[in-house]
Amino acid sequence: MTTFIALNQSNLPHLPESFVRPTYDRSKLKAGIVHIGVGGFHRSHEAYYTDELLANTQSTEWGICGVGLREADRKIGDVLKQQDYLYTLIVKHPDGKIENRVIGSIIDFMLASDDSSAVINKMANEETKIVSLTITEGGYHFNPVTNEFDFDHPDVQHDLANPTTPKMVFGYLTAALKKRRDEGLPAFTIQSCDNIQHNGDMTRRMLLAFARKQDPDLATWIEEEVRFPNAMVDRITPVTTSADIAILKDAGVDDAWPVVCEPFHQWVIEDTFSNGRPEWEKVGAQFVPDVTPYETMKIRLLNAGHSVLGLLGSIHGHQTIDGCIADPLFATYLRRFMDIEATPVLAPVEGIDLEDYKSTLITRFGNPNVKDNLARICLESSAKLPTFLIPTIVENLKKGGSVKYAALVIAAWCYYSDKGTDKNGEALDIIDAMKAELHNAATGTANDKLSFLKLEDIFGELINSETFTTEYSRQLDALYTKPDIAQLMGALIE
Ligand code: CS2
Repeated sequence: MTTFIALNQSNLPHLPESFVRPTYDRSKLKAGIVHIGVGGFHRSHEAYYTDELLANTQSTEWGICGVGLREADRKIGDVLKQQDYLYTLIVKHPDGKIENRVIGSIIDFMLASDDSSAVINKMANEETKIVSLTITEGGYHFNPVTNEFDFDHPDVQHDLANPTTPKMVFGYLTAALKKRRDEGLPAFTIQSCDNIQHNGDMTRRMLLAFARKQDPDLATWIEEEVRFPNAMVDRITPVTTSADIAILKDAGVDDAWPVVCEPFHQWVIEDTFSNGRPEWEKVGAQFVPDVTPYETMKIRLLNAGHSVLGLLGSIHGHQTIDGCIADPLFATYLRRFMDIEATPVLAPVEGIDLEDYKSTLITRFGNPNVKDNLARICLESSAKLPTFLIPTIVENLKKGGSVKYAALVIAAWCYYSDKGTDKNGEALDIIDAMKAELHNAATGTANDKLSFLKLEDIFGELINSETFTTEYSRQLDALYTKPDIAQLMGALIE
């Protein structure tokens, strides 16, 4: 019988030799960072950069205390605790090489619903210099219709009425900042690591709206004292599967929740912090005065590229992003979309050759070992496409550029939302906060061809552009007549 070594601190010396492991003294680490939302992406990105920094500098200031705000976070908390907060990052290279790296930067974890005051006290502790976030788009309570903070959410109402026992992120941040102000401590930095344009500005605006309603004096203090650096974050991190856990077992290590990722990683951050920061530039992060061109480039090429493949590929019956890239039709279509529609409306980015960037993207997407499932890519498309794809269409319409590649993607999204199956009738796993609205609008296509585009929160004014609706209707008709997405894609790239 094969025996496995359980991943924990005392077993570190007994791991297989090939495993990279923390060389720094974890027992000396202070939690300078409290991080809310310990999903795969945090563990492949910020926790990875920080681990590399700790290994390189022997700094003791920048350990990470993870926080989970949702009951669903209990499992990751339990797993991490059992493993002394260690986990394996399985870095999968395109040539099949695998690097197993045990990350040691996370040193604690707290589930907010178990003890909300412990979480507030941790954030308010003098040692905490940064509170970072990966809470997904939905966690920001931004209402795209009013462009304002959404006070209607029950958790927001709860937090306004119960400031010392909050439930949502802004309730925790205000409670902790209030404590720091009352105790004369400096404010922490709030650092969003979500894939949102101007993620720092968004966090600031939402937090201030909430805080103003709760305690206007505190809001003024936050406005003056707290910094919210914008950042572009990047590393493809598919969902961990049981096969990944089995890979480690084959190597002799029992890790209940490793993280898988590609070798590429990028982090471009605006250098504005309230209370000091780790020297992440020593391990490859880039500090810049303005992150805008980097984030626009990434969102409109990488993330939009993912959605293009995700929606078209789902209908075709592809399962993963690398599966799409292995299909020359999909690879060519993606490159055409990037070259003909996305790039002409992008501003130049200092120090980056866009042609190289796009070629690298195709190689990254094609990594046959990173099995990034299309279901993950298409998850919450209603929150993604308004920033990933719609602005490219709008800007092309303004300057008379091409919109046909994107129009087919929107038509495919309508078909996908309407039928919920691929072209062979296989059910698709659709997860979206607006799933019902998307489905209703899409089924309306039978009577009104433009029904899907009437979802104004998503498509804005697109319905008023005759150029767009003509192209879209043409594609939609063809798709509904015969759902042969490959043929339609082929016709566009001829
Ligand atoms: C993906 C991203 O969610 C998505 O649709 O495009 O999660 C993507 O993998 C990351 O932004 C890569 O950094």
